[in-house]
Amino acid sequence: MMLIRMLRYSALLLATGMANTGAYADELTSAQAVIDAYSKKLVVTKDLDEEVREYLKGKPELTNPGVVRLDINGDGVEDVALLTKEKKSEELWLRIFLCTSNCQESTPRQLGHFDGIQYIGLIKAGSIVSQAGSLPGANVSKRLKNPAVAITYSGKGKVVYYWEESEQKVKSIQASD
Ligand SMILES: [Ca+2]
Repeated sequence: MMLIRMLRYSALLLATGMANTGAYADELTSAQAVIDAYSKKLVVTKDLDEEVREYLKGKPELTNPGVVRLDINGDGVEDVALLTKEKKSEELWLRIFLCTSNCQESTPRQLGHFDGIQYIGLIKAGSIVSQAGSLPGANVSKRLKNPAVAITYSGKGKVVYYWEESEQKVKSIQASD
């Protein structure tokens, strides 16, 4: 009888513990709090394949291929973009959090599967991004008012995620290099 009660108690503890992990019940009050909450899922230097690491030597992306801190919506408060991968499925996600007194995730984006060649980096405010593959004469270029995030797929180009002021949301553009 005593044993059954003990077993039940430990099962309950286990269930409570599982409910707490992964739920991020705590308030995310800053970019750093978001980074800490996702620390185990971030793409890190050792995840990158050797060729990419060689290419990134001396660049900030080599140290932090999964984190960009930036004020993407230009409201004066630091936001954060993360590149995360799921342990078992290797699914890759871009997660952008907009922060004020706490940080809210804008729509997360699933980016396929991680294969060691993707990383994120900062695009400075004022940069001009040209859309790849547009027809001659119909070249779409955009001057970024705020800093933005780029995901580079080694050998397959770059996608820039930026704040679209008129729609008040993050949008993306397939950029030519
Ligand atoms: Ca901001």
